[in-house]
Amino acid sequence: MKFPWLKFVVVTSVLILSVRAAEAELLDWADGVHEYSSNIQDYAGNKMTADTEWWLTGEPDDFVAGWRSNAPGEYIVMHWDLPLADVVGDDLRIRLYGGPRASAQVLASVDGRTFTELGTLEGTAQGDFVDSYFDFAGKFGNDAVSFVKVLRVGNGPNTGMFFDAFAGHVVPEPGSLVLMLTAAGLLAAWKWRRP
Ligand SMILES: [Ca+2]
Ligand SMILES: [Ca+2]
Repeated sequence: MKFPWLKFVVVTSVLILSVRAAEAELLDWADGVHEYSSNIQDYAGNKMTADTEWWLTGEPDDFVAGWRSNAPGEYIVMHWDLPLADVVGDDLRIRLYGGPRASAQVLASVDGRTFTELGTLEGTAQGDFVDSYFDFAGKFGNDAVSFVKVLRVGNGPNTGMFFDAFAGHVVPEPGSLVLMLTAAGLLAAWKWRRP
C-alpha cells in the first residue's frame, strides 16, 4: 500500500467515531421524579411542583432542586422508563452541588419499593457542580434498576444539597451490538487481507 499512514488514520477515526456514537446512545438521563419529600425546592427557595420536576429530569442544564439547612429526612426518588444496565465499571452518574458539611445516601431499586444502598454523596466546594459515580455490580442479581433515591443524612448549617441531573446507561439493543461487531469484523478482515 502506497500510504500506510492513511490506512492507520482511517481505521483509528472509524474506531473513535464508533465508540463515541455508542457512548452517546447508551447514556440515559432520568425520565421522571417518582416521589419526593414536601420541602424540595430550587436554589431560590421555590418549591418543586409537578410542573417543575424538569429541574431534575433530562440532561444537565444548571436548573436544580434539593434541600437547604435544617430540614431532616428530605429525599428525592428518580425514575427511568427503560431499565438501567449494569455496565463494566460505574452505572450511575449524579450531578450536584452541596454545602461543605452536606451528605446523603444514594440508593437504587428495581421496583420502587425496596431500596439498596449504593454509597454516599458529600458536599462540594462552594457553588461548584461535581459528578459522582456509583456501581450496581453485585447488588441486584439479574434484575435491572429503574429507580434511584437520594436521602439526606447531614442536617444543620452548611448541609444544603442541590441536584441537577441523574444518568444511567440503557441496556444495549442487540441491533446496535451486531452493528458494532460487524464493523469490528470488517476492519479486522481488511487488515488481514492488506497487511
Ligand atoms: Ca457496573
Ligand atoms: Ca437540571
